[in-house]
Amino acid sequence: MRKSMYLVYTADDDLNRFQDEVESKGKESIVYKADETEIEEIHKYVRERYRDIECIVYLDIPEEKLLRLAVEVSDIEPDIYQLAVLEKIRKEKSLKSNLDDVVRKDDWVEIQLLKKLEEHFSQEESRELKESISSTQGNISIFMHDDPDLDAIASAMALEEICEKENVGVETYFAGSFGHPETEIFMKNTDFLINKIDEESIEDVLEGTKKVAFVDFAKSSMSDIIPDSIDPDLVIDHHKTNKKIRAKEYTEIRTDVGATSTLMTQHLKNLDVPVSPVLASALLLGIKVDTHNYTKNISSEDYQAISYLNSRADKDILDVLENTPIYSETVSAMGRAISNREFKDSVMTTFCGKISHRDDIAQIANFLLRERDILTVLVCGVKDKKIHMSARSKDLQLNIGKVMEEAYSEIGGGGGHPHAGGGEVEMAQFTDVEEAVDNIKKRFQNEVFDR
Ligand SMILES: [Mn+2]
Repeated sequence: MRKSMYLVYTADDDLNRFQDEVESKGKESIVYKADETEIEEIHKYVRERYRDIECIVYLDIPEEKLLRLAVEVSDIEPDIYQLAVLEKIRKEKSLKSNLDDVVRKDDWVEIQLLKKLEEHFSQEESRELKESISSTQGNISIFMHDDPDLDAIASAMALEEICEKENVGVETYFAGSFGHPETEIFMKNTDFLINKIDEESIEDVLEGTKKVAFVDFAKSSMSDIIPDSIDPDLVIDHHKTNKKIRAKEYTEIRTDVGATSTLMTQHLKNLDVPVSPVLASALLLGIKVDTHNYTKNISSEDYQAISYLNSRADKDILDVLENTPIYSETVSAMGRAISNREFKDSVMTTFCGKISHRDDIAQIANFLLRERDILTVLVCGVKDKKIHMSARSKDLQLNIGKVMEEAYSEIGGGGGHPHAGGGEVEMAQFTDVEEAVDNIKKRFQNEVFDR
């Protein structure tokens, strides 16, 4: 880059922080005080150094003077970016036509104010979480849903870390199995311990615990094992749910962020809990999987968490998990899904028989959605006496989460986001698989085409 200099012409005196920032980006800055420097001096400087000057900022300069400065500067070198910051803007039109941008000081104040408030409330939230943990007279049990992905695992790890800092005993539990290959690889590479539970052992666990925390899910009905009667004391989640869920002590359900890992990263940061390289990698991967490689449902808070975690993460772990292998059972199921696909307009439905991991159908649906001219995909598979469904859509007119919810609420359950959804139904209510799959496809099509 040829230019690398910032000039500031200002009525304010103290711009040390601004100058430090500019310097940290490898650039030079020169501040001219408005009461000491004549306009001609600035013009002379610009004429001499116009090749090096990238930008000129005018801070609180009277409009008349500002216009004279700006017009002359663009005559010398139109490529210099000229920005003015003013308390009040009167001649907006002529200012905007002669400068690259004009900003009202108030707007900055508002943004800074909002940032401050957000910081404060995030701190408050963390303080409440800490309070709820440290006041526990006994152990805390963390539960994950039955098919934990890296977001769930990383969030549980982070919550354990906070409990340990508060000297509160903690264990993480889940039922079901690891249905994501990257989860399995990650668990092999860490010594983080997750206890598997079943219908029998859960009673003992619940009896021996003072508080129950749900991470990355909010309702006991999301798990086949956790009794519906269990009301969690703490819930930290980012999924959309129908009901207004309130945990007994601490509820944080933030549908505007992409991952629970983002919320946990904020807590770790706010509470000054050191983040080990393994934990940082897990949280980073948690955000990655839940935002489909940082492309969906990602918010500015997710980006902030990513930048906090990036420098702390273990690059080897990230490397290993970058190219996740696919289970060979998943590839076989994909083969069956491909040969069984049926089409109606831009909608594809297919059945892939038995699946070994719940996530299989999601991966298959993601892949099939790439077929040309296809906008919506439904993939079904059988596991544990249930038919599981995964749906994806690129059709902006369609809310696939709603479709799934309405199509299957009578015979099972469904839900999700506008572009991705899922559901499941018990097989027992049908005479055989074929009837079940036909019924499921029909319900899906009725819902899609009736809209
Ligand atoms: Mn999640």
